[in-house]
Amino acid sequence: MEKVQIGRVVEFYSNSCLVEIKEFKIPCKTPKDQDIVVGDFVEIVPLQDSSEVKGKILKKVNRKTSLKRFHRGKKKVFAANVTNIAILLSPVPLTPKIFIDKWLVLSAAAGIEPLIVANKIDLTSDDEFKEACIIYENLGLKVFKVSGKFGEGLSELGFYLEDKTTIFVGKSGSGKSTISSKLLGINLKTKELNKAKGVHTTSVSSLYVKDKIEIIDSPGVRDLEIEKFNSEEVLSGFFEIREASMGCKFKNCNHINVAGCNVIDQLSKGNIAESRYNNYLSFLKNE
Ligand SMILES: Nc1nc2c(ncn2[C@@H]2O[C@H](COP(=O)(O)OP(=O)(O)OP(=O)(O)O)[C@@H](O)[C@H]2O)c(=O)[nH]1
Ligand SMILES: [Mg+2]
Ligand SMILES: [Zn+2]
Repeated sequence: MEKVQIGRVVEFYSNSCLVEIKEFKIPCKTPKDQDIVVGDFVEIVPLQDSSEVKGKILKKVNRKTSLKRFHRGKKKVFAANVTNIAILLSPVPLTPKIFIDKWLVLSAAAGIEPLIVANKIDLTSDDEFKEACIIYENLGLKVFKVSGKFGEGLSELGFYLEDKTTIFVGKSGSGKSTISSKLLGINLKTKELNKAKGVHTTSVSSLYVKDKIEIIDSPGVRDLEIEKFNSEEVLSGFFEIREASMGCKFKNCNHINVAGCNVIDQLSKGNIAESRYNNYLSFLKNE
């Protein structure tokens, strides 16, 4: 009998996936009865029934983390064993703050540490971009200001990503593949901005490893569904609001238009950013 080996799913399609064992990438059929995603460790046995080496996946190893998002109302794992989520913020195309806040809720729900990568600082950036950088820095999040194109700030980011498995997420065109390419020293396909409007350059999530850095480059998403999170989950992505709510003297306060409410107080003092508060309320409404 062939020896069972443990490999890592580095690329995943609906019917097949690539499993890396040492330096070899082995094509495998995805078993119908198991949900397997990029980042999963799997037990495989090589199959010798064709000229090509192929593997059969027996089962996946228990995951340390599962990153989930809703797709057409259903919760779906889309990356496994990720330790960090790098959320791209770019001035062109401008990443809306609500998009970042959604990712922060998803990160908190998965118990995975987020960081912000503010890309394209070489462009004369608009006020919204600068304001967003300040808002997220003030939350105590790591915000790396970089230029994927010209390399500024990338060595600091690369150093931070050592010994971590990081998924890069963000709008199409924000620069995920450009930055991944530079950090990994490989050439991933990137987008010609004006030429391919609306087209996602990266079509599948792939895991790349170089030295101590593991990066999953993911396809840009147009939007994220947030509606199925409950109020606790939503609140956990709004750390500063949760903290203020704990200092609110009213029991069962909804923190909306209540005189004397600590959340409203902190909001009026500017300790909670308006965009954060508004997005928090809008996510709750979707419950
Ligand atoms: N000026 C400037 N342009 C950048 C920078 N980083 C990336 N770009 C450009 O932005 C465009 C999109 O970059 P990609 O890396 O393909 O973006 P992506 O996020 O991977 O896009 P999808 O794969 O579609 O999700 C390319 O034309 C890059 O050259 C930067 O720091 N400065
Ligand atoms: Mg890409
Ligand atoms: Zn309150």
